[in-house]
Parts: sequence; structure tokens; C-alpha cells
Amino acid sequence: MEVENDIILALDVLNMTEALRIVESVSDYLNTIKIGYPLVLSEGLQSITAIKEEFNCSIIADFKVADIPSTNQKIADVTFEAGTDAIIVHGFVGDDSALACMNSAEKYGKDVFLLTEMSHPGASMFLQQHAEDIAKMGVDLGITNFVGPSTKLDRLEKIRSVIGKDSFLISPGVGTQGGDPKDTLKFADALIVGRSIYLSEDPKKAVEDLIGSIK
Ligand code: FNU
Repeated sequence: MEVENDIILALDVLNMTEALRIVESVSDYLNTIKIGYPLVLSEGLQSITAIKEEFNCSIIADFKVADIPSTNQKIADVTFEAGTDAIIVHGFVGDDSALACMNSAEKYGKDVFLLTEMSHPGASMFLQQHAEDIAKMGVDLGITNFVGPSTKLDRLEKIRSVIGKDSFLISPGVGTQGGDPKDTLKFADALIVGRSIYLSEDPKKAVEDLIGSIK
């Protein structure tokens, strides 16, 4: 996936008017948008279709899919039908569940991102202990796209070492959650950034500043 300026916008707003306003304001600089439950549960899966059509951008559906294989397959199928380019899938549910999403992605010619470890403090309670095994499972399955936390750079470095330099690693937690953009890019290929862009008075300027800080 070609992520312009190494920044993915996390579009966690609750209505389409707001969503379109923000994407429009940053579209000179960004070509990849991550859409998750906040927007899709508010405005439906067609919000993905509409944004993709209007801006011709890549869409990553952040559904953190974590169910049994047959349900995962259904979730992934409907998500790809809506025009999504990639889907984020939890790794902790195991290889069969991840594989179901990979099969769906292959059918539609789309991508899977495997979530290894999360960026919030609570992730250290359970997920962190297994993150490297999850990453290894992804490598063994042939997955080449991963998600890891920018708030814990030592962990991000470990995850990078497991997935190898050629895998594509995207990292949330920059800005509002405390992660540093430039340091994160020592290990990650692209940043996922939400609130520090969409809550800004001037989202375009927020993106310009962010680009300036990682140059
Ligand atoms: P911002 N996100 C995250 N941490 O923050 N998908 C993870 O470990 C993870 C994520 C998402 O803090 C989060 O749901 F796997 O406002 C939100 O959409 O910059 C975005 O990344 C971060 O948003």
C-alpha cells in the first residue's frame, strides 16, 4: 500500500458531513483513510463506499475482527464488498480466524493487516505478553501487513524485528496518545493519526505541521 506522506488519517467522527469536511481539507496531502466503528456504526458501511468514491483514496477498515473463522469470513466479505482496500484483524484469536480473513481478502484482491499489540496502557495486561508470538504467527501465515503501537517504541522495535524489514508496519498512538511521529517512523512505515488532525481547528495545517515534523 502506497501511503502518501506516511500518514494515515483515522477518521473517527460520527457523521458524514464532518467526515467529508475533514477528508476534503487534508486530501492534498493524504491518500489513505482508516475508518472504524465510530463512523460505520453511525452512518453505515456506505460511508466507506462514499468516501472512496468521492476522494479515490485507499480505505483501511479498522474492525479489529476477532471472531470464529466463519463469522470472520462474513465480516471480511461484506467489508470488502463495500469497497474497502484492507481490513484490520486481531491476531490473538488464532491462525484459523486470521486465515478466514486472508481467504476473503484473496478472493477480493484486497489486504489484511494483522494487529499484534495495542497502543493503550491496558494492552500491557494481556496482549503484550503474546504480541511477538502473534507477529510470528502472521509471518508464518504469509501476512505482510501489521499494526503495532507507537506509544511503546521498545515493543514496536521488537515487533519489527519479528516481522522483518520488508513487512509493512503501520502504527497508531501518535500525538494525542503520546507517541512521537519521527521516532515511530524509525520502526514503522506509516503513522495512524486521528484526533490531533480531526479535532484541530485547522486539520490541513495540523497535517502540514505533522509532515514538517517527520521530514
Ligand atoms: P488517535 N488504534 C489505536 N491503537 O489507537 N487501531 C491501537 O492499538 C490500534 C488501533 C486506532 O489516538 C484507534 O481506534 F490497534 O485519535 C483510533 O482509530 O490518533 C486510532 O488508531 C488512533 O487515534
